[in-house]
Amino acid sequence: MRKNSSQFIIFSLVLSMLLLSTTLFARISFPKKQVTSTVTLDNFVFFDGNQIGCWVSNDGQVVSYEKAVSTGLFWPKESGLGVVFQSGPFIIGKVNGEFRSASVEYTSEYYPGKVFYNPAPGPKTAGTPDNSTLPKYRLYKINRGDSSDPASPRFNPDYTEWPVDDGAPAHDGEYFTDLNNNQVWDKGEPFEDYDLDNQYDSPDGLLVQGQDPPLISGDQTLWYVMNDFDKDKHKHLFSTQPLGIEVQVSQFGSKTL
Ligand SMILES: [Ca+2]
Ligand SMILES: [Ca+2]
Ligand SMILES: [Ca+2]
Repeated sequence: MRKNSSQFIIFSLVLSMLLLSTTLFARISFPKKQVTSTVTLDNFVFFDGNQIGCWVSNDGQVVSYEKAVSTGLFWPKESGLGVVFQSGPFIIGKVNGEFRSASVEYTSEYYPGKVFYNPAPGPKTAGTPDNSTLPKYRLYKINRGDSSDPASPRFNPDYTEWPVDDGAPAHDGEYFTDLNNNQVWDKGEPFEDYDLDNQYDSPDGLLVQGQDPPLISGDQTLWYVMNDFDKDKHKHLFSTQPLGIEVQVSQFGSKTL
């Protein structure tokens, strides 16, 4: 596998459920082939932040039929009515004049996990992908109002362990209620003590895991990171060499628009 800076691109995909709803009728079809992955965290999460119900996987399946072994996206979510079978990103690029793919269609050309940079000074170059089966590469799901306090009825481990260090979007400083609308926290204003230190932590320009809470888009946000560096994952769709990318995925939905 060749590794150089020109082949290594970080994409941040923001895929709203609204986008899904606009593409659903174009993508209803049946699988051409089903492939059993040799190594995977096999992490499926059900998006249910609004009237859409949708199985999502941390290998790039924005909509996955694999969990329910049927349609992957339902609307309205309790109806059992399937409207999208499967969906995922198509990313195609050229490396030295050769087309390469990092795509998802009934099978995925990705594994979960990030890619390390080589630490040498100078232009950044891609290193090696991390172990895809590490628990931290699961698919994270948070809702507006979740808490990092284990004693809270809204406690959510995904909220507490939000992987800021791997690129998950975060809010610099703890959330607070701005009672006097002056844009800053004033003593006495309620705040979410995200790191449970009994102190309000203000913005400091840095995003630090365990100190800065997740940045929630809409009412429910999902997040994971994946890469297409494994050659074997490319044998079942377009059969190209890996494109050599890491993709950080935020998928979210709102109850109102
Ligand atoms: Ca901070
Ligand atoms: Ca204030
Ligand atoms: Ca605090």
